[in-house]
Amino acid sequence: MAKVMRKQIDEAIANFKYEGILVADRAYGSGHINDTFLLIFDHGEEGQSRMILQRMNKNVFPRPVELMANIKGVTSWLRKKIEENGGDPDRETLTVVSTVDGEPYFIDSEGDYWRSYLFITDATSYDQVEKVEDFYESAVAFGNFQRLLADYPADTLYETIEGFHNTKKRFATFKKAVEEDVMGRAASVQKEIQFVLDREDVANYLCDLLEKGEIPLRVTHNDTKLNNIMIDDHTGKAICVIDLDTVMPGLAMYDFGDSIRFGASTAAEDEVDLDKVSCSMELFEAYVRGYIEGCGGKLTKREIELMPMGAKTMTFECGMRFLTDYLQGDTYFKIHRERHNLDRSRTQFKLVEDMENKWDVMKEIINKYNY
Ligand code: ADP
Ligand code: GN1
Ligand code: MG
Repeated sequence: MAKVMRKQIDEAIANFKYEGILVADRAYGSGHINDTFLLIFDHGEEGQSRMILQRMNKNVFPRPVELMANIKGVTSWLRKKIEENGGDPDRETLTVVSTVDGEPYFIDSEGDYWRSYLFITDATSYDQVEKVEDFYESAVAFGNFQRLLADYPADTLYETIEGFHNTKKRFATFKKAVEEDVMGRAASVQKEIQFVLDREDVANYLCDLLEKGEIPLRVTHNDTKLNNIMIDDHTGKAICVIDLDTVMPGLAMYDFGDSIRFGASTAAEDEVDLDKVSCSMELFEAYVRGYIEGCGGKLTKREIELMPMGAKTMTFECGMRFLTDYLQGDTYFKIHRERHNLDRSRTQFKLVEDMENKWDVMKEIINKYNY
């Protein structure tokens, strides 16, 4: 997507129902998809307030109106449940701020879509695990999220990205990207390409089980990386699941696996020193424990048994997506340096390899909790 222009930001700010005097606005967070800004408003003696403003990525999400309908639906649902439980809905779920016209999104003069949320105060979204306990807490919260949405009317949800975790389809897209090689980059990444091609069985595994009806579709988040959850600065509890763009019917193993891919890694997603990258079994176990607990006994034995496969599949899929984007000219994920997507794909493949080596250990851990 084209860079955000100053005039677009100003236009967006002027069109949301904000109170107070704007004293600061700046780019915020480390998401790969949307353009996120933090806004600070002054209210005189009452102090300051913060808002999140986002330009939605219309390359990735071609139907922003449907997307916002999903988010309004899911957040209203969660809000009600949080209120019933005596929680604070302004901190425990996203709150969509309306435009001055009462809409959940604003379309600027460039045709770009914007939305705004209340800022979740006194909480942090981490790019890497600092304390095992935080990772455990994030697992409980992602599990809870799924449990709270277990009876959400799934047929009212739009599919915001078609086949988002259809790894089989993503494998086909990858092969096409290699064949087309539009940037002339394939020759230099033969080793990585071969790594993917050797694992078609991984791409097919969960898809086949789903097709055969052996595992249930649930309402899932589908993008459960650690920085998509807010952890309370005082209590250490994960209080709010954010980044709801991909809430759609999916598999519990997608949510479990994507969290492991990102949070159980001993290094950053774009680490270039691959010796630093491995899948921590301590973090894996903490997440297994928290996720099963958070889901409140709703996961079937089969789903729990498939957790290592979920972790491997999601890591493999993400690596393949990064490499596809590298081959296609970095049009999907935001990059901040040359070969950024290639570096990211390499960490994912290193993790897949490490999981393959630790397969028996992962299964043993799972067995401890699968009764
Ligand atoms: P992306 O899809 O680009 O990842 P996110 O919705 O995850 O976009 O937002 C990017 C980052 O902005 C998050 O990782 C988080 O740090 C921050 N953020 C988003 N929404 C909020 C919020 N309501 N309160 C506080 N921080 C937020
Ligand atoms: C993107 O939006 P963000 O940065 O939380 C991506 C995920 C990937 C992740 C890799 C909509 O997540 O699917 O796993 O990057 N989101 C979308 O870090 O494609
Ligand atoms: Mg995000």
